[in-house]
Amino acid sequence: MDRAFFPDVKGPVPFAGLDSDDPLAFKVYEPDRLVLGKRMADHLRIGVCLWHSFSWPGSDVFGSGTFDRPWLDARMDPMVGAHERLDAAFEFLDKLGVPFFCFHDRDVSPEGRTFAETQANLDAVVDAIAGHMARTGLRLLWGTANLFSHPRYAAGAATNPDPEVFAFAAAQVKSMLEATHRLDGANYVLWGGREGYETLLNTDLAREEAQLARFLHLVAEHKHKIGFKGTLLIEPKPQEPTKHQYDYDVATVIGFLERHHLEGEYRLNLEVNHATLAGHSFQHEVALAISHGMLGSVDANRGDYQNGWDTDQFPNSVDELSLAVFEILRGGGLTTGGFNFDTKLRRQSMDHDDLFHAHIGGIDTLAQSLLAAAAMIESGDLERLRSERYAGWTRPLGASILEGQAGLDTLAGRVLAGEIDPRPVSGRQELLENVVNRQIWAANRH
Ligand code: XLS
Ligand code: NI
Ligand code: NI
Repeated sequence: MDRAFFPDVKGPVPFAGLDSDDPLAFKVYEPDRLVLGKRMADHLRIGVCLWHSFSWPGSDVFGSGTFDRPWLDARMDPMVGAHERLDAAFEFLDKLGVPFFCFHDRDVSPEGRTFAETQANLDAVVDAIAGHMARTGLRLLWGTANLFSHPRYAAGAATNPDPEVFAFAAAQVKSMLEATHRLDGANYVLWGGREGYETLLNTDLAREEAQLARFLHLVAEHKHKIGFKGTLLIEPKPQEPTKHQYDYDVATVIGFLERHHLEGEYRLNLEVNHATLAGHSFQHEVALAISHGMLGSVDANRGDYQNGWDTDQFPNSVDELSLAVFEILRGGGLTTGGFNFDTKLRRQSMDHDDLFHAHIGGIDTLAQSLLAAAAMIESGDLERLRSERYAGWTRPLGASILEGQAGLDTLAGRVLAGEIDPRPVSGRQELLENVVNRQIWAANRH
């Protein structure tokens, strides 16, 4: 395709500040701005996903595609379409000015009649991606294999009752892990969209758990065999498309990994909307992963609190996102991970420019959340109040309990003697919420 797909956007999208009303400029995201001594771009490591933005036509369960995505036209040779899509996608990424992208094998290259043909298609497309990366300087945040769209995966991939499906999924992951390695990806993601069940009436839970663990061991072994240095990530989600998914949430996945001695090999890729579906706040999922040293990367998006579906909307609430970013900063920040926009346009957003408006707004929301979170860290109020709350555990009584010197007899004896007589203290929640809001409201003054 020699003509531009986004002719109205010159790019790279500039930073114009809060006084600008230019819809095609960042109001807050300024890649080189230093926040806590580090470039904004290096804190956030922003990525764009190719599936929702370039491989989905805007269809829903009631209707067909509404978007202009000529490369998805069924009458087009799928490999010609694959190259057209890459041209448009890299034009977009380059003009938006973000450092990273993410993709599934099936987002970029079609399945052939045989696996050998599928592999040849992927190899050709990966060559083209490598060329686009060299030309633009864009980097791969993560790759992943689509183990959920094809009918063969209807009953799961690794957890399928048929070992031939397991084997096919293994071949697909091997191929995509190697492609990710070749493109120097920073991570590799496994999202088990169909690793779960539709009904317990036909499901052997213990067997399926053992299969999934075996699969993840094979992936980790292969990673080491080929010398891939990126991080392997599991993306929790409680349901949708499957009624129940085994990677339900952070707590469930950590328990699973530890049960199968995989905790040294995998970290977590946390998605905002998946936390919502699991009945958690995103802050909870992030904080829990960090407290176990298991945070890997983030899929930035948001759900709709009314409809219980993975709507994958673009983030627009600083109030919510800044709390999660605060946890990330307090935990030392992201390393190989980033913020991937696993986000899709609404079906009526059919102008080419809508893709820019959506990403610009989401990225500005994230940048503003970073400023607010950094202000929370810098002021030190939250940290101070939290450590004061636990101060007793650093004094002799707390230390003697934790170190195992004080047993029930000793403790009961001291309570009986009236030496220990605790008084309730305020948790100061509203005060803390005010501290957070003040930092959010003031964040752009610095
Ligand atoms: C779907 C998931 C998916 C993963 C990658 O809900 O978020 O997009 O991120 O397979
Ligand atoms: Ni995701
Ligand atoms: Ni999702």
